[in-house]
Amino acid sequence: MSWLLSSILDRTPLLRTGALLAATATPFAIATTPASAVSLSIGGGSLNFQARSGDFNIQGGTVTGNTITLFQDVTGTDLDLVLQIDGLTSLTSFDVVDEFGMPAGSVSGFWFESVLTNRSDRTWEFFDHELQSNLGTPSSHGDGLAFGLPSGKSIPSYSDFTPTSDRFSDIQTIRNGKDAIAFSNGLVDPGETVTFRYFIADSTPASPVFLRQFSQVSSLPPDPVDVPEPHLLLGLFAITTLETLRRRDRHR
Ligand SMILES: [Ca+2]
Repeated sequence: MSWLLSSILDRTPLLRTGALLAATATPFAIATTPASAVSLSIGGGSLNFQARSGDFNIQGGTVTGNTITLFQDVTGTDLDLVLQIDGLTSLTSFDVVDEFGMPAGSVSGFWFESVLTNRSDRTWEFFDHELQSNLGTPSSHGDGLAFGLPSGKSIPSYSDFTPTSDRFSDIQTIRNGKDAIAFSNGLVDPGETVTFRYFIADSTPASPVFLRQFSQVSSLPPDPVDVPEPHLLLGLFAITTLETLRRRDRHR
């Protein structure tokens, strides 16, 4: 299987208007122009990521080996972030083996690193990531779309599909009625960035599929302690001193 090692987004005036970004093969580069969508070459094909709803936009993306890293800015409090992913059907599929090393079909997939930067004024306390074959409906058991592979199945070049995050330490994969990963036990304050990493697989590739990244707003970060500014303290000292001198004059 041949993989393009990395891609850069081709920036043009048309793209700045929100049209799709085209990718060319330039190693380890990153686009920095915000857009509603990006296309990245990977796995013999191309994947397109489009922001569908929620307070976020795509800043750019990179491809390194079989990993796509997508940089997104979250700008508000609507944390129901939905990405549309087109092009899974264009990828060269992986051969899958069972626990005995015997052939067990094939799957299209890629490692995905979702990098979210918190540009809002709220702290995030958890994030759930959920796959959808049909927009608005959680991916069902048996529809082929899932995070990682079923138990006992593997791709010879990968044996571990454990999802990770650099800011949330409690990570639970949910396969009961949906395909989701719940990230918790962590905080992402305003201005900070969080990375989520997992493998998206589809044994019956369809296009498009959808990734929902969901959280809820928490309370505002605590205000700093209300300490008077130094010049106010000096002014207060001067007024108090003058009043003391006046009182002394009256008693003479
Ligand atoms: Ca599924």
